[in-house]
Amino acid sequence: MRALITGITGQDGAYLARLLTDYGYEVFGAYRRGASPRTERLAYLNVSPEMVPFELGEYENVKRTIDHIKPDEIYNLAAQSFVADSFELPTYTCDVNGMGVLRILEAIRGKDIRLYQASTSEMFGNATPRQSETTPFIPRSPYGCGKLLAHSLCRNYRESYGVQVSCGILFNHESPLRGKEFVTQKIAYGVWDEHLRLGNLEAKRDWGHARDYVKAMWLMLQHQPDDFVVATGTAHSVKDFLTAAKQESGTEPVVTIDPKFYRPAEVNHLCGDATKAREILGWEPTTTFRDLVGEMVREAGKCSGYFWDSIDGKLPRIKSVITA
Ligand code: NAP
Ligand code: G4F
Repeated sequence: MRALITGITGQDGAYLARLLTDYGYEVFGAYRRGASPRTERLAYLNVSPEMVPFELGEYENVKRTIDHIKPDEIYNLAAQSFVADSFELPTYTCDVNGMGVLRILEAIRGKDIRLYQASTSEMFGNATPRQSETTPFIPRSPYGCGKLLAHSLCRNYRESYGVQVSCGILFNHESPLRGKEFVTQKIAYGVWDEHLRLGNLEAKRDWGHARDYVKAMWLMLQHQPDDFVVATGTAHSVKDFLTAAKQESGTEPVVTIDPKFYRPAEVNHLCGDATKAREILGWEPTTTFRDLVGEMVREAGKCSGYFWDSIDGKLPRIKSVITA
């Protein structure tokens, strides 16, 4: 089996590449054309897919690359994934996150290729928890709006042309490979410092582990194309995460609330109902909130800077670069 993963250099890309490699797949990792691929996360998980330059903004390039690789499965994980930045970069975010998948859908229409689209709980906005596949979408950020466009296009191509696309509506998932701007990783590193500046501590998220969530992505493509919520079903506030992280580190940093980390519109409470994924896919989360916080804080405590700095000398682990 051949899989093409866009966004291979991100958190989920690395965990998914590890999983599919372990399952015997030939894995092709698409990274954005023109940039040197950041292979640190792949190195951390000791996985070395074939790397493919890929420009999600250019239809001909998307089509040519897919035709050349001939994947059985495509996982579209590439995105401007930081919600806060989407308020500063709305056009760019909506183009990459919304229109990006349309180019893939057009390129695979009529072909026997299964597609996974990385949809998100951010599309629910402030809809009442627990949110499920039938909850209305009321996004509160350009990021959520762009992702909802992508989600709608996938459903439309499934219904109109029989494209085999499944959308995973994934709630927040974290790991030691999380980008350092996200609040969990910011706290995991921040508790080892003297000062920590944060925004809204009252927001609640349903936090799981990325390793569990990429398994759900794979399971979706082994079933009939559909949409699935993936979540733990338990929410904690940012304040809860901070408290648990301080207990893990045994430190007491000074925490300052800085309005610059507040968003123009906040999503207050995300907590998912993953009954459908459990019943149809047989998927269950395996990592508790405490275990997740513990792993992230302990890994952060081992590093002098961000985790990139602790794996120097082991980079890069790229097998080869393929150009279409
Ligand atoms: P991530 O760590 O931020 O990784 C994002 C990936 O997208 C990186 O490989 C990045 O490449 C790539 N990318 C960014 N801008 C791009 C562009 N203009 N063109 C092509 N590639 C681009 O995100 P993640 O946490 O792994 O999330 C994976 C996907 O799931 C994303 O689509 C995200 O929106 C979605 N999602 C995540 C969560 C979560 O809690 N983690 C929840 C729901 C949905 P560079 O390395 O070059 O920047
Ligand atoms: O960690 P966050 O930046 O994640 P957010 O906005 O929930 O988005 C993540 O999850 C989505 C799924 O629901 C994904 F689709 C998306 O790609 C991304 O992975 O912020 C979490 C909460 C927010 O309410 C934010 O206001 O933490 C609050 N927060 C408080 N202080 C902070 C901070 N967030 C960040 N990033 N930095 C702070 O200092």
